[in-house]
Amino acid sequence: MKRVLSGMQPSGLPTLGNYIGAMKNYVELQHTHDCYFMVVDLHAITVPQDPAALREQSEAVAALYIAAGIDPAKATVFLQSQVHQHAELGWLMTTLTYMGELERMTQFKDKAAGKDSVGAGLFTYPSLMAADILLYNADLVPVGDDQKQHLELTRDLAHRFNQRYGDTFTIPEPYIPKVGARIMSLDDASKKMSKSSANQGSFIAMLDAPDVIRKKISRAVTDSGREVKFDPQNKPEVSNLMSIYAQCSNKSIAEIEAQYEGQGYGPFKKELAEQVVAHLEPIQQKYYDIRKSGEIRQILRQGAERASVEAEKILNTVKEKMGFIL
Ligand code: AQP
Repeated sequence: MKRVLSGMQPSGLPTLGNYIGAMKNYVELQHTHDCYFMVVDLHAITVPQDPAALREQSEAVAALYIAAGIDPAKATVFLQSQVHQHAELGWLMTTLTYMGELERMTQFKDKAAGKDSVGAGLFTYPSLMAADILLYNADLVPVGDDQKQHLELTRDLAHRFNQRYGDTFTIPEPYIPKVGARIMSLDDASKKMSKSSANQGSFIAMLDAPDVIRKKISRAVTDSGREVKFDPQNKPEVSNLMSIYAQCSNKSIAEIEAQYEGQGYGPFKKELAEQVVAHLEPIQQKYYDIRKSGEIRQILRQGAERASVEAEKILNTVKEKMGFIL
């Protein structure tokens, strides 16, 4: 069975972008692959986090994984910080990474833009992400489009290590959805939807109440035309809404275009909101049940135990090859 690894930062509550771009694929892959799904809390602290909020959001992301359909008996669900090997291999990978490679990362440039001081962890984030993936010799990494560049660096680092020290790491492949790989902000279709955005109206959180979802979609920016047509170049806002519609309804883009031909944006947006509400409602229900049961910490502990057995094997191989005394 091929191995899959992916993760989500508890830097806020996951959005519809995180769900469509990544989590929805996790659920599908668990049936055919040996899956490891992390909550990457060590990545979240590359920007300041309130400790109480970090704990709450870490549990929330894990509970959302399970509410969305990940079965912890099938897939290993765990917190990155509870498997200490991530931090250790992260350092080893940092020493293998060139400054120029990190300087080219667009996510770093975006997140550092306009800030007076930027933490070094934000800069070296991609080296830790490489360690996360290589620690399990993952074959496949389901991610949204925004993580493609980080994954390319992971592949380069794996090649570099293998060349320097002999074959060790599997070269991982990205697994990026065809529709919905980059869900854009509701207020600005040139920016991706992000859970840590200061503008609450720019994203739909997976836990937003139905009326909040309806309001956010009705206020979503559209162009001044009225044609429901998929044209990301000329109609990025409507095309983005259509991608969301397709992913929440299982209808194709062509079917959606045909359904709303000649009707304008009003009926389309109204029905889109209902599709999103209907898609998220059972996930939200299950989420609140899981949180009430208090079982999430136990699931995460068990997941961390399983993950660290695998992680330890690769870490020891790497350390031995690099010249450490075990
Ligand atoms: N807008 C998006 N569309 C599709 N996929 C997305 N992903 C993120 N945003 C979108 C995918 O979700 C997974 C988890 O992302 P992450 O939590 O590791 O960090 P991120 O990519 O930086 O996502 P956010 O929501 O923008 O977080 P913040 O605001 O904290 O930076 C990844 O697979 C990502 O590709």
